[in-house]
Amino acid sequence: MQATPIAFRPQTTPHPESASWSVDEIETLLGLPFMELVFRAAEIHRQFFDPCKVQLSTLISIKTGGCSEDCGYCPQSAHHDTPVPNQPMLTVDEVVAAARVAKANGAGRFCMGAAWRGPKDADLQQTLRMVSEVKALGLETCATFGMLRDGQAEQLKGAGLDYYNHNLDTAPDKYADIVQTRDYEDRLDTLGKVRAAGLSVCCGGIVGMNETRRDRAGLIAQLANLDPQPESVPINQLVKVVGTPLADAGVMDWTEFVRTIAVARIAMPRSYVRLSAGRREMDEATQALCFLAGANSIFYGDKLLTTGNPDVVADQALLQKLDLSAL
Ligand code: SAM
Ligand code: DTB
Ligand code: SF4
Repeated sequence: MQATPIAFRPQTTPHPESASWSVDEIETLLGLPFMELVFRAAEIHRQFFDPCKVQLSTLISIKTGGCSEDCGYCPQSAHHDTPVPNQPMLTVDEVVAAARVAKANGAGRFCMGAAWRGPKDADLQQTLRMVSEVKALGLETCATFGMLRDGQAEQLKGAGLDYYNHNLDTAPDKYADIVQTRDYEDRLDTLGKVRAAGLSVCCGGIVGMNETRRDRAGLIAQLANLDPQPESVPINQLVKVVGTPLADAGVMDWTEFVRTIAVARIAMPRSYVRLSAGRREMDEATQALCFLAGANSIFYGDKLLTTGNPDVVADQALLQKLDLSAL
């Protein structure tokens, strides 16, 4: 017997690109039937991007551990007793050597991270040399150094920085449960400084921190309502590190992660959505679904900042299996 074609398109109100997103709208999208949601996200992905291309960013921790902030997810906070050893700032030569390796492996962007609340002026001067020398290799540059004071974003821009990463991490009303040493407004303030200096914005968050679907909607609405929207949106799955307050966070089903990627793609159609931390704990099929649902960027390299990432060789094989190529 032949099947009868059916039209199955659960309705949601069309959303003009210029309008802001309400948390309710985002929550409705997150709750769509899974197949419908992934299909819609894949459709939108194709309108704005080549779905066979993935942007590759390699991370390096230029200063590790001993951070004065108390972020509940982070193994680098001095407030938590974790296995991460403190390390002073790397030299410019060490950073440039790592950038050369990243480039040889096929990365397009090199992201330098530091365990700081924000950079001291003397430390910033050292990072400016790193930025300009990495840029001179022909790589895009990204930095994530915490909160910036007036003038610091301009100095980074002047040295050749392309992107500044500063995550909102979770919904505004969940933030105080996770971080007590700064507030959401501080994060938004730095993002404003980054934008005003003419840098591209990399801003995303973490899921899997015992948040509700409504909280995830709150995070995506905040990101999507940044004007302009961030060029790059890292969606991290919490890496649970022993000694952090979130080490025993509950398991979030993989479908919720894919839903988060799909809705980020729908709400921010022109942004690169990065399938970020947590890939080592994710099977290949889940990652493939994330790419189908609109993820088009990954962290590429054997390590994130202090925790593991899939090996370069494994990632090259995965991309090849999925007929994805580097941007
Ligand atoms: N100290 C700077 C700051 O907080 O902005 C920059 C480095 S910080 C490690 C960069 C980002 O890494 C955080 O905003 C958070 O999104 C992410 N991150 C930290 N620990 C994580 C973890 N255990 N799992 C997933 N993402 C994490
Ligand atoms: C982002 O959103 N994720 C990266 C990068 N930006 C700096 C960091 C992930 C860190 C995961 C835990 C670690 O390796 O320390
Ligand atoms: Fe410090 Fe950044 Fe870790 Fe927070 S996330 S403890 S600011 S390194």
